[in-house]
Amino acid sequence: MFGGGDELFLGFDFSTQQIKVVAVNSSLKVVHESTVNFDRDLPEFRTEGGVHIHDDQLTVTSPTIMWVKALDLLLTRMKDSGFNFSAVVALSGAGQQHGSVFWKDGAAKVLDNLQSDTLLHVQLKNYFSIPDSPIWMDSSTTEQCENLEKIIGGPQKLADITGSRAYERFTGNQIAKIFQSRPADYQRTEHISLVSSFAASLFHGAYVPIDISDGSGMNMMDIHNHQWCQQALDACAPNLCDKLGPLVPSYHKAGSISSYFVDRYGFSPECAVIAFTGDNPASLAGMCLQKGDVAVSLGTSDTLFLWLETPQPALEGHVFANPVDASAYMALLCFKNGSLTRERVRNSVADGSWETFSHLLEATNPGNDGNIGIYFNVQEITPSAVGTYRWNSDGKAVPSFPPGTEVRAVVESQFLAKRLHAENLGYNIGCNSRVIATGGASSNTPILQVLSDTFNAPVYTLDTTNSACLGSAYRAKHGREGGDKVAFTKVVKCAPAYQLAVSPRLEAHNIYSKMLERYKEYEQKIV
Ligand code: ADP
Ligand code: XUL
Repeated sequence: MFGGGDELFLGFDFSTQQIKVVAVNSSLKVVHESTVNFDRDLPEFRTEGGVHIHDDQLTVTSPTIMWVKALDLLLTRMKDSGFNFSAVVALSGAGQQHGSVFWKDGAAKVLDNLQSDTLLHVQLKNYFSIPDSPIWMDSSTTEQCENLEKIIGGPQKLADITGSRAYERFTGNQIAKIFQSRPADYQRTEHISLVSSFAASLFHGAYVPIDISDGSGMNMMDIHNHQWCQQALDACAPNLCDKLGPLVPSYHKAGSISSYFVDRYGFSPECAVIAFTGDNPASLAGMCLQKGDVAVSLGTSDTLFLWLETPQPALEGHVFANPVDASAYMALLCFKNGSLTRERVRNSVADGSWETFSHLLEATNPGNDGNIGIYFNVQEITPSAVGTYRWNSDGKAVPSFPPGTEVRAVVESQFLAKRLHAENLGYNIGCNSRVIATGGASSNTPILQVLSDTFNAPVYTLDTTNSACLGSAYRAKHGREGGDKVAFTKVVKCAPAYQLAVSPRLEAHNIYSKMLERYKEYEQKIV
């Protein structure tokens, strides 16, 4: 019945600039990939990078209906390429985090009664009460953030409950702004989804609940009991509990696919729709993170995902419910000064060559003979500081370092910062810890050696550019196999293996543990 006989799982990613899909077979081998890019493929929406930046430069939205139209286009491309939809037994997906979709009164009826001879965007175009969805790049809600923190009892109290202090892009503050600025449209809203649960709802033909992992990015969910925090809901807008619906574990099986997709594309009517989640949680699944692991993405900016058992929410970073094990947590830390800052040092002291940069790094000693530098080209998120600072082994501020010292200083301070802020959120270096490195700089072994020594863990690399899609396909399989009845690690046993890049050296690690105290002091000084 299923063509090649093998079952397929689909993982979608509704991200800022595009929607993507991968199909994996039962051995988790990727057998199909397709993409629709919003700017290029749907120019009628006039987006740049998939978004509209408004005149105030703070408000950033995307047309909700563009995402709907993109979905039919993506599936049409798959169909045209001969993709066998009837072999898909389950699908799941990821969405850019924090973005929200406002469904107008009557939308559920339309979803429940989709006509397969008419495209989705034609049927749904009048059913979004706020046609432009606020997205994660929006930073126009400072007033709403201040109000929420005040009502809950301060930023740390809010972080203790919801995993994060108030952030402009977090959905509760975005909803508060909509309610205050467009009360009549808010009134006409029968349901509010995240981008993730919105996409899942299109597939299911009914509202799919928000999952606890993406729900953690709203400033309104209690990350400990996975319920809405009523006080936070009330602080944001009235009747929110009704409009948001219940929360579910990320492996929740919503039900089967809408007949629209069966009739139009040839899906099996039994194809299961598993709750969608945020792109960062989905990436954690795609990288197959386990207890004790840290994933470090060394891209334009650097991002850390931590698997946490006992979280310690702080005024920095975010703690989310874990998407593959509802009894655990994950933390997310973003550092704006990543590759571009390393590049600036490379250009100033290593002739613009990564090879020279690596030689200089290898020619200097762990601990940099007591020299420490902090390099924030642009305003850093964690910690909130900017500028370049250097201290010699006597703790005296100095204006410059020789080339080798400069190269080592930028790499060491970046990884000391990652360890410090990971520990601030509850991360403990354990004997079974692993570091999984991805992104552009993960090809640089001397850089990875510093990372390994700092965290006292072997560093593995994973060659993936679409871990959110892959993670969604894996989660589809997990959800279909019963979610909490089967360990995620068992489901992803045959996922592509990591490559061991470097192992930690105890002597260097001890040097870094001492150095961390000094680094911490300097960081506090410059904030
Ligand atoms: P993005 O965040 O855009 O996905 P990538 O993960 O592709 O970025 O990483 C791109 C960055 O990788 C570049 O800015 C570059 O500085 C860095 N990079 C590429 N090769 C090396 C290397 N050999 N050593 C260190 N950094 C590198
Ligand atoms: C996470 C965040 C971004 C978006 C990007 O807090 O805002 O990573 O999820 O898609």
